[in-house]
Amino acid sequence: MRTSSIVRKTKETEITMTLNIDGSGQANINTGVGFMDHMLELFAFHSGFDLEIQCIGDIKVDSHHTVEDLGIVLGDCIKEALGDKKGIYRYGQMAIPMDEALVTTTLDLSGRSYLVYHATLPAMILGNFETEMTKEFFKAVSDHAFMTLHIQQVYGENTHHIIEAMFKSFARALKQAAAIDEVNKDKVISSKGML
Ligand SMILES: [Mn+2]
Repeated sequence: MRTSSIVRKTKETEITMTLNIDGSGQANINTGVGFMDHMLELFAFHSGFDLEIQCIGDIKVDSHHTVEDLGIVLGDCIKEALGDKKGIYRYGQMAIPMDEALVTTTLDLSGRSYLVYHATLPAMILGNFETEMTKEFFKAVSDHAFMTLHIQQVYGENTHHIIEAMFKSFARALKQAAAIDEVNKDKVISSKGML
């Protein structure tokens, strides 16, 4: 089983996270930011990863440190659980509609971090979540998982729909990329021999 478990404590947040890439989409998530709980539950369901998160953050300030640090720890967990990446498909791509919104995610578990993020979010706040933190979350994930991550909002008007389509397309693309290709299960899919 490709699993990882990380505890990270700073003056701003305390996060305990357990990830199982070869899971069944089970989630037990409590971040203190309701919209992030909703998004991370969707992420677990659509990736098929099991994900447990307990987070105590300084949400009396705002959601900034909590959301960014959740991205950091999720990225670290993905990297650790993937291990030597032997046999993975490496690339993933998924376009997901949600009502009027369409978002595509294209990613490469390349060993190099890079985020391209094209989105326009009309609403600034959803619950106690500042929507500008969406980009910061994915930046932290790509930095810490060493993943090339391109997220593009093709169109959409409702901010909840747009961000939800992002998390679902990210989850589905990552599920593809992390899946084991039985034909190549003893190989690392890089002409350099390492990811
Ligand atoms: Mn929703």
